[in-house]
Amino acid sequence: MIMDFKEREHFLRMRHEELLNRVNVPVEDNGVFERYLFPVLTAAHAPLEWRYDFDPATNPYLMERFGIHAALNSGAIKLNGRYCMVVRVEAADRKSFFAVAESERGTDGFRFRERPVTMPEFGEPATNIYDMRLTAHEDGWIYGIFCVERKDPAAPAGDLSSAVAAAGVARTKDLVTWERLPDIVSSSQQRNVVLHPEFVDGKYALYTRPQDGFIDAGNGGGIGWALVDSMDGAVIRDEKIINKRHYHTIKESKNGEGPAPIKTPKGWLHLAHGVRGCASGLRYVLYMYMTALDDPTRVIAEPAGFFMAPEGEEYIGDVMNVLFSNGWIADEDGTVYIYYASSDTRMHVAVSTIDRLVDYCLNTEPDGLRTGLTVERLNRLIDKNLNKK
Ligand code: M1P
Repeated sequence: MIMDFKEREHFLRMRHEELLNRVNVPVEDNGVFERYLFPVLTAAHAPLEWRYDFDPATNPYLMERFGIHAALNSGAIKLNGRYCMVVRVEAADRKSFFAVAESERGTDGFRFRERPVTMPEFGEPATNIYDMRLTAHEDGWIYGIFCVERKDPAAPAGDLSSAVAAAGVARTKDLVTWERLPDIVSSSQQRNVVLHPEFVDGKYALYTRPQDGFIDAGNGGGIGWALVDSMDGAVIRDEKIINKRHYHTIKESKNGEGPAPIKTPKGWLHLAHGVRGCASGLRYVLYMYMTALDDPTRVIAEPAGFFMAPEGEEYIGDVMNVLFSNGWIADEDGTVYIYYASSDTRMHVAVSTIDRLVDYCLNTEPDGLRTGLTVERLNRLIDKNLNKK
């Protein structure tokens, strides 16, 4: 049956409201976190006014005029009591842009604001921008650092995929008005750059991810650290790797910082992504580590293997076998909302607490980097449990 315009509009609005009002429930409890059943944001959450022309004169079939393809890799922050995500929205034309979605609860009820973020340009206009990390810095600003992608001017004719990635910077107080600052100057390509929330030695501190090329890490060794004098024209001069890639681990191919770290009495909690290659392509998983309070470059704990890996429908999407997180929120009561995207398609939430995440990091043994030590580690646990009886 073909609906008339009014009927179809009513149907679209009803279906959209149902999705936006869907109640989420925890489904998994491994002691470390609870995953929630439904994605918290998908392309279908995008406002209907972004997708349809509701004028029967210009759109008599009420067809979509602007395709939204995915809602993924979102920065997150709590602002004025609301859980806010700065979402990477990908249009059908493959261009990403940012849009703020907010909720009163953190696990469901996310709604996009009326309009996307109009990010001011810096220098040569970007082809694409994505994956914002939000940091409420002690200088009073909320900074967003994101990837800015432009076509590689040195690419040979006919090579239409080589790109150059740099770190873009913008700051805001309200997630509405954004002041664009100069892109970070670095001698290598940079994605996954994250601002540390505090000054270190009187300087701004950045987690970096130097890369030889747009896709290949090459000699880029993992998560780097650099101090810069200002965020208004940041220049990375000295960069040291604080968390390396390693052979036959979950972070063999790439290793990138996730959201800005959370300060706890026992150290800085970090969420990051590790990438390895396999027959089905690159596999992105999330892992955690902690660094010392008196020296955020010193890793004090890193549990073996992944913290979260794709499960069920999370495996499937635009880019398969990917979990990616660049946003989490630590609430005043210690609850931690971990926002993560699956397969570059949709956003999910998992919930934990600072105490549980610190316990996970400090009391889960590290990767011994060879099979014999993995078996020893397992036997230690088994011995402990058997001796209990
Ligand atoms: O497709 C998986 C991810 O690939 C890139 O991540 P990284 O910079 O670590 O290689 C990014 O394009 C990211 O957005 C994407 O989710």
